[in-house]
Amino acid sequence: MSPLRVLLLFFLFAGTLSQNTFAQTASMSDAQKAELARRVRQEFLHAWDGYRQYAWGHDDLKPLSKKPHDWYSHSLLMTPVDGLDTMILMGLTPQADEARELIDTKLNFDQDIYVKDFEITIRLMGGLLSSYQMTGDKRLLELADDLGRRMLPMFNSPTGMPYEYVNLHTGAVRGTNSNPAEVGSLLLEYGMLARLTGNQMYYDKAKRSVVEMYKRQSRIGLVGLGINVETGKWTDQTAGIMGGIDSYYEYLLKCAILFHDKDCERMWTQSAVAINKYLADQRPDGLWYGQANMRTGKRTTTYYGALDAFFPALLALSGDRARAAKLEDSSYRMWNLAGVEPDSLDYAKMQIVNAEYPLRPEIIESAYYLYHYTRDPKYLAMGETFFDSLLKYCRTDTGFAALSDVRTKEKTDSMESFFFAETLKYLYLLFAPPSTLDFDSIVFNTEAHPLKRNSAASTH
Ligand code: DMJ
Repeated sequence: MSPLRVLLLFFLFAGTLSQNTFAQTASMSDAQKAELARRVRQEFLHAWDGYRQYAWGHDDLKPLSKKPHDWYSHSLLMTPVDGLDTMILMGLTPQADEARELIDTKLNFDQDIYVKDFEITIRLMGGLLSSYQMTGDKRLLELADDLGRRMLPMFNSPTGMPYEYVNLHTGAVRGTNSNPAEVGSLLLEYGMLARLTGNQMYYDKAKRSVVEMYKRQSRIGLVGLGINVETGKWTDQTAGIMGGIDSYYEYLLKCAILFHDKDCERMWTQSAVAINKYLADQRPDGLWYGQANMRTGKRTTTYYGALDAFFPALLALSGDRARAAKLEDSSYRMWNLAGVEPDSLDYAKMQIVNAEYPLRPEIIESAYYLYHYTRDPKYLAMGETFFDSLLKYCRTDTGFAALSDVRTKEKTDSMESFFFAETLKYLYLLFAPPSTLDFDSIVFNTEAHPLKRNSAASTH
């Protein structure tokens, strides 16, 4: 372990973490950063080669059994679509061209399958749109438009909030019990699709869905974890920033930035006040965010996990750098408890609640945002820790495997496409020169697909 990280850990566990402590941290030279970026790129290639050899044309590679895995009865090329813009950013041109050729010629959404709106939108539509913007390949936009049209029936509920599943061939829908993240995290993609195709309906339907969700927030400004999209009634009143709610908040702010949408700006600003009032939990050992009842604001549980670790990035993007930095420090403590972060931790007891690690990116995403804004080398040191842990505990001879238990480091046979789209992308961007991607000219969707702020309509 480098002296930089020994120091970082010492202060973390001594509980004396502060900005000043790390202001003294030695910086990393450009050559050291370039070397780390090169190594991350190499590892992307390692995992991509595994996919290419054992799972080509399928959704994912199972990295232990070396078998392909498809989400549905027909592959939707999840890994190639999700990973394509990362390959482009990394300058892996032959691999990107080959993946794009596969997508252009083989991806076909006319399938009699019920797909999960949220996942398909953030991974596939997001990936198609960002790669279209990077390459100008019109086939990618055509595919996104075709997908968008096939998915539109999902909004045909009495409230306008989407059903959870839609059949891509018949347009039939199912799944009335949803949550804020699934209802409210479609607007960046559908909004960009509207901008690029000129079909305003995409924006309007996704925007209505967010507004309907926001209208149902409690009097104190919180949303719950479960909602029935037909009746509009809450089925779970647990408020938090965790999975199931997370990207609803993320898209309120990002919609305001990407589309200059004043409603989104107002909804974000008002939500942020409630989040910081009722969910933030400043404790002697640092800042955390837990759960509360959405109507009373009363604390219910003190859980924080890998998914919650997106929030420092969002706070930083909103301009609240102080809270962002404190929360990232807490997230880093969580990571170092077992050497890899668990999916859920009871931060009041510092006890692991869910010990899985499915190769999630959020803590790395936050380090990248904070390094972008502060240039504090401690975030590079954190990134090095994350990278080393991935190599030490998750690497296999064909890629990287999720962990079923971060305490025992037992691996499980899964390598989700977000590992290509997000985990390795944010790690690479953390170390790569800022010119690799102009942060201020894009907004990342929740799957790390960069969407251009100043994009014009397509001429197709
Ligand atoms: C990703 O698919 C997205 O980031 C989503 O918002 C929730 N988390 C997974 C990765 O952890």
